[in-house]
Amino acid sequence: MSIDIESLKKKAVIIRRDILEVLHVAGSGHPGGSLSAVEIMLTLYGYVMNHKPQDPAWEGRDRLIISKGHATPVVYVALAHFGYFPKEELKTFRKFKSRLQGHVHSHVPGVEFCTGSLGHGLSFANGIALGAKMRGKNFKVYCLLGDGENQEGSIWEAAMTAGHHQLNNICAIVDYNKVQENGPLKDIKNIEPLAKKWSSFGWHTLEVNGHNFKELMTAFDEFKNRKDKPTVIIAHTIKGKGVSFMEGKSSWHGKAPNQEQLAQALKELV
Ligand SMILES: Cc1ncc(C[n+]2csc(CCOP(=O)(O)OP(=O)(O)O)c2C)c(N)n1
Ligand SMILES: [Mg+2]
Repeated sequence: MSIDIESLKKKAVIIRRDILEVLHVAGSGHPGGSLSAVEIMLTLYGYVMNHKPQDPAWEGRDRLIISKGHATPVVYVALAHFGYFPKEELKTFRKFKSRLQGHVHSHVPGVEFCTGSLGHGLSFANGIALGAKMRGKNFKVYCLLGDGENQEGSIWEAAMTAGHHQLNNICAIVDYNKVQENGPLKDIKNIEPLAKKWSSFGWHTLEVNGHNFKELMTAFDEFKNRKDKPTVIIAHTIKGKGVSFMEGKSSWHGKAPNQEQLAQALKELV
């Protein structure tokens, strides 16, 4: 598929601006791990995945499991931009009675599975991938993981399962932004050597700059051609990417920008 990277880059700026607006209106939520995953999400919805926003339950769709379920700002903004529901609805994010709550929920069109408690998405993705193989279906299963989430034992149990069953129809993406809730991973619990760990669990392991569309696309293309193993794309990213005072800061893991901070951020995102 030919794809215009320049238009994706422009879309990334719009998505980042919308994420910040949505957080500001809500008064709470998770900017850091949303801004780090913008290019990953845009590449998935705009290039990689077979999906029909007008028919979210279409049987042949590729499945995307958001295991880092707190990344709702980027997920919901991306879904709205691709036409799953009206952009207007984003104003209800985290409001009482809205379906757009703080952690992804499957009652939102385009969301496959409820997450929020970290560590569960990959096991669910495995189940879908294994079921697809048993029923002879050839859709793909994608699973977005946090890097701090890679400290969870359940991730490695799931990694072992996918490796054992040679689930070549599953692709995990680690948003490796180096920062978890309360600080840098390297100080709290280092996950290195990460690529070696995934490889030793039987995964085809790729490392890319997670803000570079071309690198992401090439890695996803490689996944689709892989016949013998599951694939993990370790995407090196920056938490809070695009907003100078948020970049690399755990203090912006879960906090909404106030009016002044929003204005400053929007000035930078052009
Ligand atoms: C099982 C579980 N423990 C703790 C939390 C609270 N929590 C929410 S986000 C988060 C940090 C996750 O860090 P990371 O995976 O690096 O996410 P990102 O940087 O992409 O936001 C934590 C500890 C949770 N949601 N689930
Ligand atoms: Mg992180």
